[in-house]
Amino acid sequence: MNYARFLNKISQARQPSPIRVLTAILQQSKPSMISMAGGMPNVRTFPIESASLKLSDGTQLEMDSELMKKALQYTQTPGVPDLVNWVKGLQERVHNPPAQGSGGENWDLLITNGSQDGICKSFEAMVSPGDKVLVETPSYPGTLAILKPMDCELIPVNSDKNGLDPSDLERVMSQWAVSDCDIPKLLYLIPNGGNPTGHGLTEERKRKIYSIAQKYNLLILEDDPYFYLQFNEPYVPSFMSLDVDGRVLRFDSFSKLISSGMRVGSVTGPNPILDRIALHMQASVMHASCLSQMVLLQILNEWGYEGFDQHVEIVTEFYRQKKNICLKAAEKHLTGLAEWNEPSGGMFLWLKLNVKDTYELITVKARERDVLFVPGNAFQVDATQPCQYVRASYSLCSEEQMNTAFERLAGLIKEEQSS
Ligand code: 09M
Repeated sequence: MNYARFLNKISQARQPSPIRVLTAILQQSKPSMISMAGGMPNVRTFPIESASLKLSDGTQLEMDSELMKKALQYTQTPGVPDLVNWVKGLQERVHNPPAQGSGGENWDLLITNGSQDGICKSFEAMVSPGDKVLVETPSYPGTLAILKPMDCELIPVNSDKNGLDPSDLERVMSQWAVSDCDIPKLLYLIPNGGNPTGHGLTEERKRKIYSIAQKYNLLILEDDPYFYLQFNEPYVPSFMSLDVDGRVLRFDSFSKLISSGMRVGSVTGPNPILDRIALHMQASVMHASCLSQMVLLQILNEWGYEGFDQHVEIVTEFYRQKKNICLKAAEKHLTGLAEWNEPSGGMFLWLKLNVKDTYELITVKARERDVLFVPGNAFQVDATQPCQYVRASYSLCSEEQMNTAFERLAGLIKEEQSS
């Protein structure tokens, strides 16, 4: 793979910060070395000494003063080394990334400030003015918010109840010859528990999409924060686990499993691209919060991979039950007024209302009746187009609240239909 093709001028021009280079040397240096180089504060002046964390199962985790000193100090850009290794081990176990891309590059991993940060920096490293970027539609507004202000053309690729449609991808891509200089290079998609759709890709589709990506030399941006919230087992293999060329950049998140406020996620992919993202991090955040990373590491060390799997089961079961309650409430109140498919994972139900457009219905009338949903146009590349859909999240509401919310929505749909 020629990764230079994917990188824009800014990311190619990034140089390592001399200070950060010294920090890396310092961390490997021999005991006799005296450093007056590092511009770090002295942790002895910091007010926090130690902490103890009580997990919800009663386990007590102690962060003693040694651990706390590390947690309060700057760390390396890719992340706290033990956490990086833990998450790399998880990726190997679950996704078995290609040991080497077709050009002999290794894969690597960076800890980011949530997956959003990794997605943002990836696009910032790769999109050049005038580029065409393929985006699964409907899509996560957080990604559209990154891309829309960029000087690029977003090309929607349709999806249905089995995720992104490979035949639509082929239709779109067949407009270009592989040698065309304006051919799209990037494909962004959400493979599981889609936001907003709740849909997931089948293995057959993934294989088709991957082979189209090979045919047209696309890099796949696999945004997969709901991977561990899949309701059906065995899991469909990820794009990263199907990858043989090193053409997948994968975004994972601890937000749905451990904490969203900690802001810890990761980006996994071929070294030549991750190097550029790491340089961007050096110039911006330096690294994801070390305190967050250290707290997370204590939990993951306590659990090991098996404990992590058990936690995943508990979380998935929680959302599975919420999903079932939500479907029951939808059937009770919205039958005949809306259509939907059963979510295969995640926390969203994507409702197609029997009305022409949901924007005003949701943003004005529903608010007046004290019920909030997200109107479907927020997930479109062109938000000005009418949209029949709304996104309902079943993560936080009780059964009673879901019933009341859908009852109110049903009333609004009926009024809209008769007006
Ligand atoms: N709504 C997300 N999605 C969301 C949302 C959110 C406050 C977040 C996809 O925490 P991170 O950075 O790992 O997650 C970012 C992310 C990336 N990719 C597909 C996501 O769904 C998070 C936060 C309020 C509302 C929010 O509505 O959908």
